[in-house]
Amino acid sequence: MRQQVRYHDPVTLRIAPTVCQALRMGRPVVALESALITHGLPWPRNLELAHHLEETVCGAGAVPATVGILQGVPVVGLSCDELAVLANGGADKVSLWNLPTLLGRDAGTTVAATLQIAQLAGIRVFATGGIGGVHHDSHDVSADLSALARFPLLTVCSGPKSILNVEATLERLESYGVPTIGYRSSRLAGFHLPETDLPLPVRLDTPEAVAHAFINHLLLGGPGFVVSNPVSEGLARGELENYLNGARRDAAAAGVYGKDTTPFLLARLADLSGGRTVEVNLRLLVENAALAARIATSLAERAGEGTLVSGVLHE
Ligand code: PSU
Ligand code: MN
Repeated sequence: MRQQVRYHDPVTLRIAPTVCQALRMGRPVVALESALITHGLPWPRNLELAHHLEETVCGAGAVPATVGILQGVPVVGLSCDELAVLANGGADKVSLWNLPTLLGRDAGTTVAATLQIAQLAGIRVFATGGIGGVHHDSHDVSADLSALARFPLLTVCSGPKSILNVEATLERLESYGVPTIGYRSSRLAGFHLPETDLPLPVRLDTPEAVAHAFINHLLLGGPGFVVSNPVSEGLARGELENYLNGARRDAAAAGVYGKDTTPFLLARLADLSGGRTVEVNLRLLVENAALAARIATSLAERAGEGTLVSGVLHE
């Protein structure tokens, strides 16, 4: 039976022992989100993917910490059983505005909520598929953007999700002062598309160079930091445009709004493309987890350098 939650119960954060130990020892840790498990991908691929992402992070020498909410409690480093609970359906989708009010419910954490919880645990590197952003033809702007502007973590993604107004999203990242680095590319990644036409301020080609830039950013007191990692094999632009037009039409006809918009559009894209968008989504998630683990490893190796750089700053 579920534990009764009283209004005066304090918020607690549960960190898995493996994650706790890694953080204490300065070993590389990569946070992973769970809204894509609860709301981004269909069963049973969502659960298979959750495990595959964790194995990918481990395989690259880092410790995975999938974040989620279980019975109202934020958890950093979900166990296999806990991942299955979230993947089985019925969980909420949590962002910043409903995070403190879940009262005993299970929920998948969006990029925004994952960033907030991961920074509490002291994690610096996070991997996701595509960040949320500015939607088309509405005032709907994902809290992912304001979270990137507040929490000092490095997020590896394949750009904003293709269902969004990608250009407006990139402008917002610039306004919020979130460095957006092209990994081995000088243009913003387009989620299902390897590349958009939008130029980025800088391109970096190795995990070491990214880690170095991120350390500088932290020492300057900067907030979030985005690494745009193009998917190795995506969809053709014209093909994707067709699916996107269909999905947007369907969303308008169904009157979908608010937090249902993103899951609805992703599900429609999956149907309209006969599963091809899901294939690309799975591929880019795994590639991003691998890159995040390599950056986290480089960051852990260079942890001591901070003092040196801040010494120079204070001369
Ligand atoms: N990336 C994916 N699939 C997803 C998401 C990201 O490959 O489903 C989720 C993330 O959790 C992101 C959320 O934070 O979609 C954005 O939702 P909204 O637009 O309602 O903020
Ligand atoms: Mn929204």
